[in-house]
Amino acid sequence: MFKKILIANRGEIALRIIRTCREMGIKTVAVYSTADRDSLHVKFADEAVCIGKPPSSDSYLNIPHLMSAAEITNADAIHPGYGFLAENARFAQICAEHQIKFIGPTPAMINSMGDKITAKATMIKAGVPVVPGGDGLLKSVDEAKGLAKNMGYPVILKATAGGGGKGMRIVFEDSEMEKAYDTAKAEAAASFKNDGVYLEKYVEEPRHIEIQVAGDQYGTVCHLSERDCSIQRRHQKLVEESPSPFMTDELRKKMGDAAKKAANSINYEGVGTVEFLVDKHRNFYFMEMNTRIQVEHCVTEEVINFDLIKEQIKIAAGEKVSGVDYFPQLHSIECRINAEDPYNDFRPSPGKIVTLHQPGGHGVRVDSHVYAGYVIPPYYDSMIGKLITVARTRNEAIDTMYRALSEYVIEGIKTTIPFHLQLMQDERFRSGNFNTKFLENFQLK
Ligand code: MV4
Repeated sequence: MFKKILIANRGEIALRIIRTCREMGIKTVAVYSTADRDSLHVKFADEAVCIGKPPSSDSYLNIPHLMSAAEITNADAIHPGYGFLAENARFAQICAEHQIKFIGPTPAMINSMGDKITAKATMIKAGVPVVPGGDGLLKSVDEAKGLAKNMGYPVILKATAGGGGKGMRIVFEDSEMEKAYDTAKAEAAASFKNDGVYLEKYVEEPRHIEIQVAGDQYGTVCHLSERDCSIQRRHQKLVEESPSPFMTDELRKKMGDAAKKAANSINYEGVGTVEFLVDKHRNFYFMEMNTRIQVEHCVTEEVINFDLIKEQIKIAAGEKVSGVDYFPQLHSIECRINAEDPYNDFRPSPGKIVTLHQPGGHGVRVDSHVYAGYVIPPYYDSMIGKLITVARTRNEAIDTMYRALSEYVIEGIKTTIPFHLQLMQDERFRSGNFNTKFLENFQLK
């Protein structure tokens, strides 16, 4: 087992990783930018190294600074968390060259999922359902029009280097194709320095359901059931839950098998997530695979009582996964608490937290790095914590969430708490009958 892990991240996920390392008897090294000197991850780690100025490019994304910090502290592994360098093949490669274990995917695994056309071709070969569409890069707008006419509108143009909605255009009829094709290509070029786009049938009003998987170096892969992430706003997830209210035992078995095939096809090692679009007839289609721990991993942890960070570290250290699949025994919901103003287009609201009271009690978990007096820096993402509830039923998990949100007091900044309070009382949300379009029509009172 590792003796000392450097955490190449900040905020709640850095703290989350430190907590598991403590339980495993592994020493921790925090790294921080000068804007994060007073952050809790710095205080909770055994050692801390300043790695540069506030902009991420000078600190959390700066590979030489991170490698120096790992070498001077004698860390034998690096955990990247999510975001920043978590899916950077070059960083994974450099760690390997320095004999420091990167607790995450190999460069080969990252690359095979990074390019969406390649990933899709790999999935087709592995027998994983994908959205019908063209079988590669579009060479011209006429090719796009021809394909769309054949399969029928609406269709969607996507960037092969994309993900998260950038370079994506929905096209409803032939007359819109030319403009959509040009803007998708231009946006892809600007965002990813790669203007390659492809086309698929547009799945209307889909749910976003993802399957958690874990695989080891001996070729065993298991699934740990699903999370429903359909409550999103402009591709930013706000609420996640497990199980999905739309799930059936039969669909879980089929999607679990497909996710395991997806992971197996790239010899996946570690914990990962296979994202699917699910239509109203419960047809499901591979969307992408995330080769990292995700923000929403906690709802899975709660419903199967399983520490995913511990599993990730054990797999990286060469241990085997159990080989059995895990099925939800309870219901868990996560609300992302962001320093944003839900009454003003979710505009970031950095600044000093003057008063803080975090909720507790039965079925409540708070994963957060903030405290009273903490100043939220403006340089990074605005998530300041995650409120997670667990109960025997979905209704009870929602009731517990409403109660916990009501206890939560954060003064000095605006947060997403009022949004979540209203969502928990929304009839449509409570019914479980919603899809990724739900928040487009959700009005805050
Ligand atoms: C789609 C789709 C409908 N049909 N693909 C959005 C992010 C990117 N990873 C893929 N996305 C979508 N792909 C087809 N063929 C609808 C979306 C989509 C979406 C997906 C998941 C969660 C929220 C979403 C919001 C808008 C569009």
